[in-house]
Amino acid sequence: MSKKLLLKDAHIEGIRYFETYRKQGGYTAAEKALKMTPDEILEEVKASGLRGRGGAGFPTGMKWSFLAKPEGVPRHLVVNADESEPGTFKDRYLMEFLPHLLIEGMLISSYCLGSNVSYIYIRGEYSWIPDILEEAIEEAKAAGFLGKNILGTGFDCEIYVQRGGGAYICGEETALLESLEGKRGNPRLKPPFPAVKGLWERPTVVNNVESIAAVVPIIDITGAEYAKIGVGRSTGTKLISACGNINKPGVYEIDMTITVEEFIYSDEYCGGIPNGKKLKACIPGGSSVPIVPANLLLKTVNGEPRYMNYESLADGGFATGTMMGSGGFIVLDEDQCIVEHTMTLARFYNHESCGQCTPCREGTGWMYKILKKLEKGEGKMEDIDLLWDIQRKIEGNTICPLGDAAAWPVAAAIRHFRDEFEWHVKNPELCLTQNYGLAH
Ligand code: L3W
Ligand code: SF4
Repeated sequence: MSKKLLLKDAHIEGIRYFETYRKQGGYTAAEKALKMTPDEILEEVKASGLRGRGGAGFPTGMKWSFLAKPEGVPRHLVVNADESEPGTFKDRYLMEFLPHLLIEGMLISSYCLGSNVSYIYIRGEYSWIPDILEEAIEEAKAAGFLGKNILGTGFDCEIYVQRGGGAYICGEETALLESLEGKRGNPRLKPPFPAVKGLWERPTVVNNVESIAAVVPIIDITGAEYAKIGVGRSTGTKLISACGNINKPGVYEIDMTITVEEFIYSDEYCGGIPNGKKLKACIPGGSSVPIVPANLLLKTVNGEPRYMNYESLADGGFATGTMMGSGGFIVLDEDQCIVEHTMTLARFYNHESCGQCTPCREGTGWMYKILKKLEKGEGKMEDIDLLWDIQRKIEGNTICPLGDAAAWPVAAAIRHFRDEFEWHVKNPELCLTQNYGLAH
C-alpha cells in the first residue's frame, strides 16, 4: 500500500470546505510555519528533496533559494495551474477536491518567499474550478489565514485566481507570466529566469500546483521525514494521472518505489489492460516525453525492473528511457497504431506552437503533414528519414521546451517503432481501413 500524503483525506465528504478540512488537521502546518522564520522553512523544503512536479523535476528548495531579494521590490509566488499537457489531470483533482491544501501550501510558501500578493494561473478549460478556489480563498480569509496580519504575525497575503484563454503554451512559465501581465502568451528567452526577473520584472517563483501542495506535508512531518519516503533523488510521493488502455483510469498517489509493472497491473492502481490485451507501449510523463515500448518499460536495458521514479524512468537516456515528466501516464495496448498516435500529437504541437521560432513554427507543421501522409498510406520510405531529420533540427534550437516536446515523441516513435512506419508505406490499401491498427 502506497503512503498517502496529499490525497489521504480526499475521500472525506466535504473536505473541499474549510470547516471539514480544518477538522482533519488542516492549516496546522501553516500555524507551525508562521512560527518559523522564512529561512527555517526554506531549509525544510531543501531537506525534503522535493522536485518540481510540473515536468522538469527541478529541485524546489534550490529554485526558492535563487529568488532575488532587492530592497523595496515586491516578490511574487505564481502557481502554475495551466495543466494542459495531454494525459495530465492530477492538478485538476487536487484543486477540485482539496482546494484548501493548495491554499495552505501557498500561504506557507508565500510567507517563506516574502510574497504578499500571490497568483494561481489556471487553464481556461477548467472553467468550474476558479469558483471552487475563490470560495476556498474567501473561507481562509474569513478564518484569518489570508488577508492582513495573518494570525497576528504581521504577514499580509492575498491570493488571486487568473483564468487563461486556453493556450497550451501558457503553461510554459514565462509565457504564463506574459499572459498574467495581460499580454499574448509568448515565451521569453531565459536567462533571466523568473526568480530574478518574473512578473512585471519582479523576482518571481513559479511552481506547479502539486509542488506547492506538497509543502504542507513537508512542514507537517519535516523535510527529513519526507525525504525518507521514496528512493534516491525521487523523494516523497508523486501524483500520477493514469489513462489510455487500462481498467482503472484515475489519479493515484505513489511513493516512487513501485515498479511500472505493478503500477499497470495491480488492482491498487491501473488494474491491468482491458480484455486481457497485451501492453504495447506507454508514455509515462505526459505527451511531451518519449514513448517507451513494453519491453523497456517493464525492465531496463540491464534487465533490472523499471521503477516509477525520476531516475529509473530516465535510465538509459532518451535512447531507451524516458522521463517522469508531469506524471501523465498514457497506456497503449497492442491494438493501437503508433503512426496515428504520433500524428495526433504532432497536430497538437503544431496547433499550440506560438510561432516565434522558425524550427518550431515550421517544423511542427512539416512533421504533422508528413505523418498525415504516412498515416493515410500515402507516404514513401524517404518520408520516414525526412521526419527524423526535421525533429533533429527542432530539438535544442528553440526558445522554449515546446520545440523539444514536439520533437521527442516523433524521435522515440521512429526509434522504437520504425517497422510500423514502414508497414504504412508497404501496405497503403490496409491503411484506408478502420482496422489498420490491428493489422500490424
Ligand atoms: C533560476 C536557474 N531558476 C532552471 C527553473 C526554471 C523553471 C524550472 C525548470 O519546462 C518541462 C519541459 C516540458 N536559475 C534555473 C532556474 N530554473 N534553471 O527551474 O526549468 P526547465 O528549463 O528545466 O524546464 P521548464 O521550462 O519549466 C518544463 C515538461 O516539463 N512537461 C510539461 C508539460 C506540461 C505540464 C502540465 O500541463 N502540467 O507540466 C512534460 O514533461 O516538456 O521539459 O522554473 O525557471 N539557473
Ligand atoms: Fe513558441 Fe515553439 Fe518557440 Fe516555444 S519553441 S517559443 S512554442 S515557437
